[in-house]
Amino acid sequence: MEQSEGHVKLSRFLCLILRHNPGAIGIQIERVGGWANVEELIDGINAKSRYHIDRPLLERIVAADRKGRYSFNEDGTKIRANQGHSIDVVIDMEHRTPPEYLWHGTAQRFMGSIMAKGLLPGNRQYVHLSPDYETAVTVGYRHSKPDSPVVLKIHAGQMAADGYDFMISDNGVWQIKEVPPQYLELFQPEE
Ligand code: HQG
Repeated sequence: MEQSEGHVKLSRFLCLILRHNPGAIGIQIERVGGWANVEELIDGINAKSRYHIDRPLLERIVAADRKGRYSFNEDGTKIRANQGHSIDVVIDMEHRTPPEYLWHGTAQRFMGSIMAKGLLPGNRQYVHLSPDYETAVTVGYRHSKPDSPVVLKIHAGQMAADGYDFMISDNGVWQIKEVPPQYLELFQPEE
């Protein structure tokens, strides 16, 4: 199902609440698991934001999200964002050996700092790495537009061999605490 513009805005607001600022609608998120109570979420959004939501609409947004950003718990009483948090939550992600290369899209203006310090998580808990070049272009474009993004090829296999711990979220985004500069390679696709 395609999402209408209103639903996209509501989905962005959900991200804000579930990853960064539950206090904006006066709710709390469980540290272990990152879960919010669904009833409290719905009531909070309706009482304290300009959005209106009910359970069927929430379920449609979760099901329609192309990046699989949200999950319900087994009995549907709780909801969470699968990754991307800045708040302190502990989400049980799978630790997995990465493929030889992973990808990260960013903007030219960050490159001086990135090549000096490596990739750092900034406000989020982890650095996010993409499984393929095309996804990295899309992620990088968010920061670089209207200019083209810069894409870094991450020597993930070497990092794993050197003892770095990789995790993958339920929606397939690779997560790591940092990527030191020696594992970064500026990738320039052949024209
Ligand atoms: C950059 C989307 C300076 C980093 C996507 C990035 C992703 C540095 C920015 C998810 C740096 C942080 C996350 C350093 C890293 N110096 N800049 N040392 N190290 N940076 O938005 O990876 O749609 O927090 O390159 O799909 O762009 O939200 O991270 O440009 O998975 O579900 O600092 O967001 O998912 O930006 O994107 P972000 P990101 P959603």
